[in-house]
Amino acid sequence: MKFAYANAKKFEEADYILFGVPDETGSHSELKGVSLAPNTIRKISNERFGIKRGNKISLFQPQQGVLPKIYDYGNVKKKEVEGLAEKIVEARKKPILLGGDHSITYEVLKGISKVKEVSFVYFDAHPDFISSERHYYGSVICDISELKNVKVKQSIEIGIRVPEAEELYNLRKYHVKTITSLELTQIGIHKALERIRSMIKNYIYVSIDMDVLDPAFAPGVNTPIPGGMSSSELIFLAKNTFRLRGVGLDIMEVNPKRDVNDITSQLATSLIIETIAL
Ligand SMILES: [Mn+2]
Repeated sequence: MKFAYANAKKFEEADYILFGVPDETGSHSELKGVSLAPNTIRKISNERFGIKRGNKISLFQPQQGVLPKIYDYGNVKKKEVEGLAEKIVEARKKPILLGGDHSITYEVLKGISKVKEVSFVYFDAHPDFISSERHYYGSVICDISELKNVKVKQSIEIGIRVPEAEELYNLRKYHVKTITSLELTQIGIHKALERIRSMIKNYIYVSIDMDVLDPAFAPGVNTPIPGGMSSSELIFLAKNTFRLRGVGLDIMEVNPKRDVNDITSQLATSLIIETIAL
């Protein structure tokens, strides 16, 4: 089943290339199920984002702007991600990745950064900045920092609320900016957007670990952490960040097995369409 909003029949005619990576080999969670996310998100997008009128489905449109052309490339293996991301950006299109565990973000950025200089805006409850262990979902920022064209010092992590001591040390050492969950509550989404706008000068890759959200909004994750963002706050920040100079987007770590009535998969679709509508 294709993503409900995949309105392009061919790769060539699309502005955005959506693909799934049903892989959780980079996860250290004892809970399994994140690899089910790409197909569950596609299924829920077809079930909940339209109204049947006669024989036709009338799709819900985004709140602001118009949807671009999206092609659903299907699912690919983790080892194919780097090459595919490079091919997409080389063709002046933008990738939308459905994870899978968060370590796959490194593969995409490896591909994109072969073509363009990028910064990242990383929404996550965790800094993912472990350095004592590498190439898994806890070391993503450390792994990314070794990519030549990824500008770590002009990047930011938002929504962080359970850092480990080792990660706090690495954030300072590598000069990665953060807006913690509490800080976001204090300064609000408009100031947060201002901060993103003032610090980022390159193309922007937006990576979303769904555990950045409060468990009330996104229960379908492996590590629900209280005190997170609301759906509206995340949609606002993802959309307005992406509008600045977005080059790619990922939605990671949805676990359909942990979900309640598939609301986390549903939110994944809302996030995608609201973020890329122009
Ligand atoms: Mn993560």
